[in-house]
Amino acid sequence: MQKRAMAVQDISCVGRCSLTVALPILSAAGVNTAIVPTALLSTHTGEFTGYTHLDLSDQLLPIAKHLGSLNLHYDAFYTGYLASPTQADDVLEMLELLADEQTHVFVDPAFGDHGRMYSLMAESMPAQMRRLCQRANTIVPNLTEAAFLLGEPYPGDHADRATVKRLCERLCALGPDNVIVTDVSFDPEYTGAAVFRRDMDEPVFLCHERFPGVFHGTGDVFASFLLGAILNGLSPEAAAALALRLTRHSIRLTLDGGEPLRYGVRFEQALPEYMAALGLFKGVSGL
Ligand code: PXL
Repeated sequence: MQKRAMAVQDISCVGRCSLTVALPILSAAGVNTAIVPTALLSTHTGEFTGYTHLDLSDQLLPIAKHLGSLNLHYDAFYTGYLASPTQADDVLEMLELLADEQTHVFVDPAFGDHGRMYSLMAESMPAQMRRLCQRANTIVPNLTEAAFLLGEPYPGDHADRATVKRLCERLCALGPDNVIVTDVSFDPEYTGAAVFRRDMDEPVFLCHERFPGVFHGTGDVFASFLLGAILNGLSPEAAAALALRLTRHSIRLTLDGGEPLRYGVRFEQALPEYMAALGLFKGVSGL
């Protein structure tokens, strides 16, 4: 049976983040992906000024009520950037209407990075995102979001293993079975992710060399590669290793192409490798 996912995030017209990344990546993973936009922006809010921002809160429940009447099963319910803290309440209601016992609730808290909240984020966003994380099977905060979700100060760009382990354990205690923390770096030369499952004693740390620069949308690229791989049956550790490798590859391609970094990364060119890794690329002979 083909898997079906529901992705609830913003549409940023230009800048390769959130739904413009989640939809193609999940499609490449062979997942039938439905979307509900939380907001419509002309660009993402990092490294651009003058962007438009339309909050679509008033659409969320009417859309979910109609879709609920269709009685579709969603294998995954994937949430990301929200336009306002109160949208977390709407998303929790959407889960009541659209998710069932088998639905994998996958939450990317998407409210900050590098020790700061994104532009436009209200103070109460971490507390509201925490409520969504409590309902999740898997969460994918970066190190900033991990700390803020727990009401802790940002531990700095090079938090040590013991600190990251403690954050993972505390996040797991909120409810999710899998906690994958990105932007974990013990050394300025390397960056990566910590993967922690409820039944583990220690997180698995994955890393690769760090490239100079701020890469917008890479949290969304990583999370989408990760979810697509999980829906194809990979363990969280194997899925995170694949997602990290492909995110790194997308960054490398962007740097080699000399593109301005605010337009996001070239994840498109990593899709054939993704499909091959998932065993989905079988050529066109069957057409
Ligand atoms: O990539 C996270 C993200 C998603 N959506 C919007 C953003 C950001 C990060 O800045 O601004 C609108």
